[in-house]
Amino acid sequence: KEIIKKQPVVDKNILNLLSSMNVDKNAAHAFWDTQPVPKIDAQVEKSGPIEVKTLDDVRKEPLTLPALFEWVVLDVNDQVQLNDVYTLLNENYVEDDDNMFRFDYSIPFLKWALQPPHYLKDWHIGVRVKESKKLVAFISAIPATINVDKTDSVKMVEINFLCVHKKLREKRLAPVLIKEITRRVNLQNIWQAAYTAGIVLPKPVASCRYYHRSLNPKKLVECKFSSLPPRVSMSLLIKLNRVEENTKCPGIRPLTKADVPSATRLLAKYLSQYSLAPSMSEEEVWHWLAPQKNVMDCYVVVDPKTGEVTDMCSFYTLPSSVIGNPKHKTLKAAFSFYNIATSVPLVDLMADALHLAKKGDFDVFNCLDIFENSKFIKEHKFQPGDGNLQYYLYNYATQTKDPSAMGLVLL
Ligand code: MYA
Repeated sequence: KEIIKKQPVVDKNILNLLSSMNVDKNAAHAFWDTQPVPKIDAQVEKSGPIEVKTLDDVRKEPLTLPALFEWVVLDVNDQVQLNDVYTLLNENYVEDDDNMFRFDYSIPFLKWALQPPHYLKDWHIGVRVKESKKLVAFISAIPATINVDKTDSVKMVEINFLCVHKKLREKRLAPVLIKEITRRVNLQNIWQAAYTAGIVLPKPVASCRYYHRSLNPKKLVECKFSSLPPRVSMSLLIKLNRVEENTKCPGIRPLTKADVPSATRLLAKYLSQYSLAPSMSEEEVWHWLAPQKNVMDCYVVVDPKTGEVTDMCSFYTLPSSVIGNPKHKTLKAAFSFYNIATSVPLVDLMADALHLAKKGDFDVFNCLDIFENSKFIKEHKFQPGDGNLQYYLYNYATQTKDPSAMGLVLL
């Protein structure tokens, strides 16, 4: 949500204070203190793996679960099992600090997010109650190649959708899920992972902040996502948040499969300037950026002479359930993905992204302060949110990075 609700005056000092408040430097971490991650106050001198193991070191049997529960692999090609994952997350996944909104990843989104090229079914892990077969926990890994510090290309996994049913919280089930996914990833001879979380754990690679651009301010106010600023009427707020009536970038259109070779080159070149960024094959670029209604929007500008993609903007669809609001059940949010401007100004490209998102009936457009996003955040009237997003690497030490050095978006 927009921070304006709690904190009408937002200057840099307040933001710094807020982000430092979240960090308890003395917190003991019974689980994380046993894992190959830097301690929260460690100064990393040398980049690289924290521990080196071999397949012989990896336990061959699954971790032990309490007797009432069993491990399952979720087959997300099976509609019923995919629906079980959807329902678990829809009812129990990430909420904001005030428990007003909960992410509502859609069924097609989950299928897409869990099945990139070379995904392993074995990495979609659930815990069911033995007797009722109810799904009560989930964690997933997908393969990725991540470039760290512009020099190391590391084959790793991205961990996402860790979720424990609300009724089973604080019983140390999460560490069991994390150890089990680690074991299964290690069995494939992969020893590093990237993940993000709202909470501070040992030790963030970067601490980033969410920014929000209202597209449907009336609904956002009614949902208490944002509030009417002092001395601003609803009609003025609506006027202030109008987007451009037309696109600005000549010929901007949805990405097609024929664009993929040149889009892949553009992405690789662009991402090479960031300290943490994915390296994507053509197959991966098409998987992650192919336009899919209510999942992914990706638009490109192509040089008419050469046919090369010169500019690209993209955003994914991630609605949130509005908890306990009589009028609104869901907020439709666009999340900024990969945006690259070479033939047009970045602010114009993002004006088009906002125009297209508004046309797609999104209520809000969200981005992090990663990439060059700070160049358009102010100009396009984004407001700082009250949520932080911490980036982590598992078993890889590297220097802490400024958000603007981050070139990776995890879903
Ligand atoms: S981030 C999204 C996480 N999901 C949610 O926030 C959904 C709502 N919350 C829940 O479902 C539960 O609260 C969860 C914790 C499951 C989060 N990442 O079982 P517990 C540590 C890592 O008693 P519960 C995402 O999906 C916590 O510090 N660790 O707690 C990326 C404590 O350890 P320690 C976390 O509340 C996930 C321990 O768990 C997180 O019932 C990346 C307590 O366990 C968190 N978000 O369950 C996972 N939250 O005592 C790591 C709490 O040491 C991947 N904890 O402080 C690592 C790489 C693995 C692969 C490696 C391959 C090489």
